[in-house]
Amino acid sequence: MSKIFISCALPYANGPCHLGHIRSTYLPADIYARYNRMIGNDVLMVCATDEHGTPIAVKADKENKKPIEISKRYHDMIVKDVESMNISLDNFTRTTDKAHYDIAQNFFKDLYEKGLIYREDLEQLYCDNCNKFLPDRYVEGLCPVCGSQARGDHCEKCGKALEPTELDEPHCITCGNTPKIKDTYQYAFKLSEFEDELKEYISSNENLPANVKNYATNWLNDGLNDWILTRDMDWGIPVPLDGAEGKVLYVWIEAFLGYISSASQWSKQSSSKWEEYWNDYVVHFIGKDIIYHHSIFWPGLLTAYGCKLPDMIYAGEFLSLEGEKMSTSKNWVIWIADFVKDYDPDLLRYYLTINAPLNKDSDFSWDDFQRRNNDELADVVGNFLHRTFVFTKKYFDNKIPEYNNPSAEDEEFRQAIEELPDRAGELIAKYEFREALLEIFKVAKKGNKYFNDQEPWKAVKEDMNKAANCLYLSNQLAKTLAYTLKPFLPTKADKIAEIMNINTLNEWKDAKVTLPSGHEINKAKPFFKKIEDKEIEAQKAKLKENLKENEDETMSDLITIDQFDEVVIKIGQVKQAEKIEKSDKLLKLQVDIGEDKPRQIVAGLAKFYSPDELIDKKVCVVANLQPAKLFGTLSEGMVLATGESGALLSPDENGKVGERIQ
Ligand code: B3M
Ligand code: ZN
Repeated sequence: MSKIFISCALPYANGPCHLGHIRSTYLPADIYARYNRMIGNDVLMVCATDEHGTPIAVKADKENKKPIEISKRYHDMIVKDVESMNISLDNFTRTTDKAHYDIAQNFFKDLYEKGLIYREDLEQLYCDNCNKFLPDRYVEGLCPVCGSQARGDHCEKCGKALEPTELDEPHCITCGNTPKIKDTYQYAFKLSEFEDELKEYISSNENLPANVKNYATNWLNDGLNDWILTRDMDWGIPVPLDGAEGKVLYVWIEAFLGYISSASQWSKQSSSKWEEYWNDYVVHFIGKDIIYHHSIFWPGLLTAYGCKLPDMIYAGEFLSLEGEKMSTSKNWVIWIADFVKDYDPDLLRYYLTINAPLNKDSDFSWDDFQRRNNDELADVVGNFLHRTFVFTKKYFDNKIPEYNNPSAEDEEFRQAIEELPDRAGELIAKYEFREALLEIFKVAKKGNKYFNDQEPWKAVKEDMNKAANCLYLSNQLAKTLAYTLKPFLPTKADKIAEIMNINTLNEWKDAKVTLPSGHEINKAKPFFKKIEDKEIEAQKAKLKENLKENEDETMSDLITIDQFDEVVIKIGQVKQAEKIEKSDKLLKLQVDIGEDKPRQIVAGLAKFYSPDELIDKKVCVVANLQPAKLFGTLSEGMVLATGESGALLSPDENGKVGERIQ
C-alpha cells in the first residue's frame, strides 16, 4: 500500500469555478484519488483558495471593497462548486488562514537564513497617478517573447512567467497611465543556483508527461534568473524581516505552501502525518498555464528548503467553449453553479473526461454534450442496466440466476467482464482517464450486443438455461460497471449499487465476477434521461444572451428575495444605554424587541449620540445575528444606522415594538 499526496492547483478567490477549472484540475485529481482509495492506497487530497496577490486586490479596487471581502465571497462559492461536483477533497483551506501565514513566513525565513534569499535594489514600475508600485497584474502590456497582450506576471499565449518591467508598452490597469520606473528594493531567491539540480529533476523523471517535460526543458535551456519573492503592496503576507515594512510575499511563493498548510491542517484534525504522504508519492494536478511555476519555481524552492520533490505534475490542457476561447470577463463561460442547477454533475464529469485526453485541448459544446448523454450514457449504459434489471425482475423474481453449462459466447463475455477492472485500473494508474472510460464503455456496448444476441425474451420460452446464463452475466456486468464507473460517475455508480443491493463500492477487487446466484436485487429505476433538443437550444441561447461585450468583470451584488428573507429585522426600543470602558465608539444598549427580556446590543454610536439621547428611541434591530463579543461585551443583535453619520433608522410612530419589518 502506498500513501499518496494529491493536490489540486489553488483557485484564485476572484471568481467562482467554471468548466475549465473542473476539467483541467479537480476532476482528474478526483478520478485518480477515488481509484487509488479503491485499490487500497491511502490518499490525502488537498486544496485551498488562493486569496492574496493582485488578482484579488485588483478586483477589490474595482468594486471599492476590501480584498478580504472579495476573497471570502468567492471562497464560499468555490467551496460549494467543488462540493457540488463531488470532488472528494480531504481538506480545503484558505491562504488567509493564520496557520498558513506562519508556514509561509517560516519557510521564507528558513531560506533567508540559509543565504538563499537576498535583498536586491532594483527599479520597478510605478504609477504616478495612482501613487503606487504596479506589481504583476496591476500592469498590462505586450509580451517581450511573443508580442501578445500579456499581464505583468505572465503571458497566457506563450506561457512565460514575466516581470512587469519586461513588458513592452506597459500601462496601469487602474488608470491607463504609462508607468514610470522607480527605485525600490525587494528580496530575491537564488533560483539560478539550482539550475543543474532542476535539469536533473526534469530529465531523470521518466513519468512526467510530455507537455510538462518539454516546456520545462526549453525554459531550463534558456537559463534561469533569480526570482523576486516580494512585492510593494498592502494585500498579502508580510515579509517577516526587519526593514521590510510595507512589503508582502509574492503570491506564488505562498500559494505553493498552501498545499502544505492544507495538509498540515488536515493532519491536526486527523492526527495523521501529512509528511508520510509527501515522502511516499506526490502528484500535483494543475492547468497548463502554470507549468512553469510547478516545474521550475516550486521544485527550486523545495530543493533549497531540503525537501523531497514532487513525483508527478499532471497538467490539463485548455478547454474551449463552443469552439471559442473561454473568457470570464466576457462571460463566455459556463459556471458550475449554473450547470448543476440544470444537470446531474455526473453528466459533466462524463463529458469532460470522455471528450479528449487531458493532455489535449478539448471543447465543450452543448450539442455534443446532448449527443454524448443521449447516445452514450442513456443508450449504452442506461439501456443495458435497465434491460438487465427489468428482465431479472420479470423472469427471475429479482434474483441473480444460476450459471450452468455456458456457451462459447457466454464464456467470452464473462472473460471480457472479468478483465475490465484490471484494464481500466491500469489506465487510470497511468493517468489515462479517457482511455479507461472508453474501455468501460466498450464492454458496456458488448453487453448490449450480447443481450441482443442471446435473445433472453425468446430463450425463457425455449431454453431457460440460456436465459439464466445471459441474466447472470448481465447482472455481473452491471455490478462491474458500478465499481469501475465509481471514480468517474460517483453518484450514478452508487445508484446502480443501491438497485443491486450492494452495500459499498469500496474495493476495486470486488469489481470482478463475484455476485452470487440467488442474490436479490431491488426494483429498477431509470438512470439516465435523454436531453431534449429544446433544452439544448435554450442553453445555447442563454450563453449568447449572457455574453458581455464590455470587459466589466465586476460581479453583481444583487441578492435574491430568499437571501433577503433570511434577515429578521424588528422594531425595538432602547431601554438603557451606557458607555463601554476604553472604547470611544461603542455603547452598550438594552433594547426591547418584544421578547421576554431586552436584548443587549453593542452599537458603534458613541461618537454620534450620548447614552441619554438614545433612551426610549425606537430603532430597527437585526434580530437573528449570531451573538458576538465586542470589547468583551456580549452583543445579541445589531441596531441599524448609517456608518458615516451614525444616523439611526427609526420607524415612524405607527411602528410597534416587536413588529417584524421583514
Ligand atoms: N492560484 C491559479 C492559477 O494561476 C493559481 C494557482 C496556484 S497553485 C499553487 O491558475
Ligand atoms: Zn494608475
